[in-house]
Amino acid sequence: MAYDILPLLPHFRFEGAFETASEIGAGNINATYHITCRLPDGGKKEYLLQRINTYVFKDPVGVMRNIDLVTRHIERAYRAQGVDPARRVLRVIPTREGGLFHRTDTDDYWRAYNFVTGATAFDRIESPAAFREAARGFGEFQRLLTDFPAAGLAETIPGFHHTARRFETFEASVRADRAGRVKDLAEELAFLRERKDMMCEIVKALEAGRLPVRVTHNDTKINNVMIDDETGRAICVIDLDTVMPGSALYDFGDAIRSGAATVIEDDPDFDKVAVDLTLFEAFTDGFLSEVKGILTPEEIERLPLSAKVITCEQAMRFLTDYIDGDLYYKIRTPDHNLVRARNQMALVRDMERRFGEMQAIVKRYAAKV
Ligand code: GN1
Ligand code: MG
Repeated sequence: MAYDILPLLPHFRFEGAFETASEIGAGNINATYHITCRLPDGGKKEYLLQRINTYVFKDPVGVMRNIDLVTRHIERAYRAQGVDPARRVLRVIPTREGGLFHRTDTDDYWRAYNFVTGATAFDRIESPAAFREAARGFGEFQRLLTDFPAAGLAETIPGFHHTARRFETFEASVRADRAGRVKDLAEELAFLRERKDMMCEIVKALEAGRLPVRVTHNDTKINNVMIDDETGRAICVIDLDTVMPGSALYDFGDAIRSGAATVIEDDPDFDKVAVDLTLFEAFTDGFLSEVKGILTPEEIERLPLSAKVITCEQAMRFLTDYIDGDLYYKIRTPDHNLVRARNQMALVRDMERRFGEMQAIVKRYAAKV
């Protein structure tokens, strides 16, 4: 394991005696461990222990404050509906001192959550029915947060989906060329520059007041919703670090980017990359079944656009990190970020080809009562 976690355990209000720890490797940002403890009566308690990556999250205190507020809000909403919130929402396990995180002598920030048992986070969901359910889960999350005041949350990564600002950052990285990699990237740079206006369309509409600002998840990768092993229901949305003011379009777009593609974002076989319209349709159906009454016509109309924008933004983010020398995302091969960027560009190209069909699907489900 990359970190020595044993000395951290006494700092948290875990019940029972520590028994096992194992690393969960799924995320690209934080280091995550599954902890089990044994209760005196023989029962088991499970927790998630995470090191917050402070290169990515410069304001870990703000991150934890946001998460605490949002999860309490969701818990209250479930209770009000008579639903037991135990497996439906993450809850911060406080430290012995009652804090939301533990800060070590070396300035590392660690936090703990309840572990959602009997449920799985899938990197790919191939069945349309299961994918529709995952979409409903993200839609439900959005719906439960509609009455949460956006102004109450810190913008913990400023401009997270502000594609215009991200474009400036990308161009600055190209100019700096820290890792000496730009010389081989002419095609990729041209790809992004040609799509600058398209990428900025959501931000422009938000800034002009044509789209509402909402509290959104902002990182709705398909493995960020837990599916109940027995019922197949989407029960809990996880990875709440980026919950902050944003646009519902970001959540739709990122879920399509990550979940409705024929292969995962790391796949180097770019010829296989495409948008699966059956999955796109299933997601549209599930998501709208929860939020159709909430989204404005201006939002609904732009759902297909959001998939293109977020995928292109993601291509730009991976490429920027490749140009910077791989500082942001965890990588497993030297060209991992370049592979990811090219994969996402192939996906954008396919979305461009299928755009009319995506629009027709959204229209159909928006009209359905
Ligand atoms: C990161 O942590 P993870 O793997 O869920 C990233 C997302 C990207 C994603 C791409 C805070 O998410 O925005 O879409 O990688 N999270 C952050 O795989 O930057
Ligand atoms: Mg994340």
